[in-house]
Amino acid sequence: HWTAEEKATITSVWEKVDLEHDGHDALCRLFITYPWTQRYFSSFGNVSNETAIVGNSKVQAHGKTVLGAIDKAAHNLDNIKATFRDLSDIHANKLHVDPENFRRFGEVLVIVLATKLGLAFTPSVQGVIEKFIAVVVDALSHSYY
Ligand code: ZNH
Repeated sequence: HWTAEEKATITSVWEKVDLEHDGHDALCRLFITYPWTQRYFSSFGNVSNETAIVGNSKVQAHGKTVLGAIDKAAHNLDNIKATFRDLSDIHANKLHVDPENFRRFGEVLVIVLATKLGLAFTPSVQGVIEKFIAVVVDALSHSYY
């Protein structure tokens, strides 16, 4: 369900992504903007304020893990649902993460990408990236249906 142009846009945006740095940015933004999302991460230690969140090495590592999974999707655009089948099951049945939070993570990721790309993040690029993220969120939410 992708046009060649959409695939090219996703690939060219995604190759600019630094999984560790941008994953960290996105996860920090999630925790700071939507503080209740921190509740799933009690094992991460001190996330009591912005400085603690940004300096927390577990937050940093987990940001890379999450973007690493999205990286797999970016390289398997025609197979995103299958790519996320196990992860969806883990989030639904083991971690019990409210899938609303996947959408919120998608929103902060769009902001991280927009900040990174600046003027190159045109409305049409945004449209394609929003579609990509929506497909990722949908695939991750699959085990909840
Ligand atoms: Zn998640 C985990 C992905 C979102 C919560 N995750 C995880 C992992 C991965 C992911 C890959 C690992 C797994 C294993 O180990 O096996 N995520 C992901 C993605 C996304 C996400 C791709 C997008 C959207 N998550 C999310 C959110 C939340 C979460 C939003 C909430 C808020 N996760 C989680 C948790 C975990 C995970 C809690 C576990 C962690 C630890 O380490 O413990």
